[in-house]
Amino acid sequence: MPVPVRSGGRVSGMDAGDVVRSAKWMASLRAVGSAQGLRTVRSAWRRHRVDAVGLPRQGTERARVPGPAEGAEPGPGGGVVRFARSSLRVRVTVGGAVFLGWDGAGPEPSYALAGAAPEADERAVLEPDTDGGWRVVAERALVVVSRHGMVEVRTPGGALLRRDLPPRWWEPAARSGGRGGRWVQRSQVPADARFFGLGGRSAGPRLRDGWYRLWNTDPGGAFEPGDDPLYITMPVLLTVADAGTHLVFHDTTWDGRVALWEGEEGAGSGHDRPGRCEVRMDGGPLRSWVLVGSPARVLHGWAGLTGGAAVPPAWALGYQHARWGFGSEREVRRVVAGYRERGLPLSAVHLDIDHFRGHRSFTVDRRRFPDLPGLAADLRGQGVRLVSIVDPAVKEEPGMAVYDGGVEADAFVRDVRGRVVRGEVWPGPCVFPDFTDPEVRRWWGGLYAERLVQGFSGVWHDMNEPVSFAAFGDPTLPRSARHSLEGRGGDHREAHNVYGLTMARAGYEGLRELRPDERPFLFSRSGWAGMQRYGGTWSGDVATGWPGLRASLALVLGLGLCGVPYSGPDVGGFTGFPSPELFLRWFQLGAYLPLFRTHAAITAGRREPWEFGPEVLEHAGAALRERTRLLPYFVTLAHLAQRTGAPYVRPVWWRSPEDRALRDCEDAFLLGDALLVAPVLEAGADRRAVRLPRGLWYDTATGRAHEGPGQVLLDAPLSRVPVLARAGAVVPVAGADGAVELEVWPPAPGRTGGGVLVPDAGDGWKRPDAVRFVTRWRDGVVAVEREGAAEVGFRVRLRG
Ligand code: NBV
Repeated sequence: MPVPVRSGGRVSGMDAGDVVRSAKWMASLRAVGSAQGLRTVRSAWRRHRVDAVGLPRQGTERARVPGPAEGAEPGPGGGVVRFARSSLRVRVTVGGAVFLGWDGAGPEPSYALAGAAPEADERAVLEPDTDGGWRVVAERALVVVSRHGMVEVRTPGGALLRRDLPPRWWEPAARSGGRGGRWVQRSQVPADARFFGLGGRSAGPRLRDGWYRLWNTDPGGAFEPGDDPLYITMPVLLTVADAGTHLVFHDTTWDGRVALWEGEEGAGSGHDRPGRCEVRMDGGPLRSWVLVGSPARVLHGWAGLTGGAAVPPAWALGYQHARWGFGSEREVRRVVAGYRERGLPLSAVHLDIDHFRGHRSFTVDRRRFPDLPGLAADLRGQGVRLVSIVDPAVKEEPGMAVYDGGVEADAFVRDVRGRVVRGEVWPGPCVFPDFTDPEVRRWWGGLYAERLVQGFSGVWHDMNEPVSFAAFGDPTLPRSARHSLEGRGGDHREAHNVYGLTMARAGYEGLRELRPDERPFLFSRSGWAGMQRYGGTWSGDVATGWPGLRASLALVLGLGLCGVPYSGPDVGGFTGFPSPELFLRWFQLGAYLPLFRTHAAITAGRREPWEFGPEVLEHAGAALRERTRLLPYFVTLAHLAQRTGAPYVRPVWWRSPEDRALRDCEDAFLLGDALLVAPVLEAGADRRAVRLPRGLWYDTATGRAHEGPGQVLLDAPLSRVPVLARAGAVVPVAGADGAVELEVWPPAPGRTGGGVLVPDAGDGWKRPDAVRFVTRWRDGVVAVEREGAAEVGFRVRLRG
């Protein structure tokens, strides 16, 4: 649960959330058997002892604030303001992003940035402000620094977007010079502002008042909406207000917490209570990036900083079936045949840890899967790929190739005394590669050769928060465990949150080198800012139930706004037995999300659409066919996400952030520019209210036009969920013969419209050109034109 707001409080140590999590973990560990259960108790004690020796003692601390300003030195893109006890670097960069670094912090090194930090915008300079402070006037933002270290970011027109109060540090009294230690940064935003992001939050997409932890965590068992934190946390906060939209990123990988309080307007009384945000970190530099503009501009800037999202191969945009516990090759063939016999499209099957020998990554249980390459080839002949799970923990087992190779490469995380850290995961006693070491990444990347030989086309990273089972306390590595951190050296407090990100990098770079002609397909349960460069993610273990269905959408929307556009839930939920209705509604939602995959735990019920009766089968079949028809649109959105930073799945306020009712709408989304999808998230519904952004929208089922902004009530029979098309939109779809055709929706009278197609150029690295279309009314008929060409070049199907 995002813990109710309470101010103050230390970040480290065990809190109420840890106690609840431990209890959940104990319950979920029942699955592992009594011998392993006992080892999880030992493992937890071991972690505790390692930290007792390895963590610095908590001595007296001294608080520090910047103090009064003493002067400023202009520099590229801004300059440095000197305070009595700190300094602040302000740098506006060429793309318009504003960097703020205290205590001498610069933008690098950073795990989030895609490369070197962008160049300074030479036109932006620090100049004295009227009341003894300074200001930097830039094209997209105005930055004002007060004499006491308060920093305001305003629109070029002067409207306030955020006000950072002077920060405060707590440092060990023994250490002087003002480096290291905890810090807090309090900020204010406009009273009408709404918060989004912070990674994958099940209670979103709108983040309500509460504390949100920044520590990647496997909640154990399955999570419900409100369980917090989950697998991907990141200090990326998008704030949307009437004055404008901005994103702030605190570039620090350490453990921390963010408290959010929405503001309140004084109904014209002039007594607005501003929205507030408090970031408390256990350590790391105090530095942030602020991006200002429309949501599209902000996300574009964010992709510019942290890198474009990897474009999945087209097959990974099709429907995929996973299950923990297929148990045998025979069962996999049976399930695939089930889809084929019913004429249901299937793009990939995912094999979970039960296909490994004794749960060891990069091995195969040959009793159950005697000929994996043969199975992969047969399935490939039917257009179905195989995807493999990969867990990071390596069984501590001399004689096992992966373990021996890791020992030789000195790949495993050690404690302060230099002993390899041991934990407990599925295979038993395990050790953990240090992915923050470039050499270890290289070694690990090479291991994927084995997966390719087995015939796998993609990988699915799990358990990489990282998880080490623990009967009590935090189920991860000791906080004092040592890490390379790219050669700089540090401990798990700094490395934890980037463990999944760096593992994704290792896998991605390994696959790229091993199979240079194909784009890797990788998705990872844990990650951090920038993970999109290497692949996507999925919901993790979402609890089966209507609340879990809602949480699935929250996660996809929130992650998209943090720059991670490719994700999706376990359709049907990870646990238990969904009712036919719940399964169908989940399936219908999944059909419009980037990763469309059914998956379930080993103890959970079936997830094949035909297991829920003929009615569900019929309607799920329709959803599958619609997904297949929309494939060219999904491919287009994947390329656009990489090029522009715009996620495939966007909140309904994407193009109208000034519409306050839309900001609060959490049960629908835009799929690209053209479609608005309104999933059914409640039992027993056959109609639902849909809030429309401004403009004209067509109900794609009935062709009826509805005028936004406003709310309409639409039919949502079991056979479908409401989907609306924007007037004037051009949607690339697959025709009956598989060729791309354009579905065109008439523009509003007197208006024009348009759309984009980025054609699929195969699974390699070609960068296909975008083809742009314009729609308009001409002499009473809808005309479609292709930019820069006399002919449209595609079949056109007029709808509406
Ligand atoms: O590998 C087994 C599962 C997997 O099916 C799931 O998708 C992951 O999120 N894995 C977690 C480990 C066990 C969880 C109880």
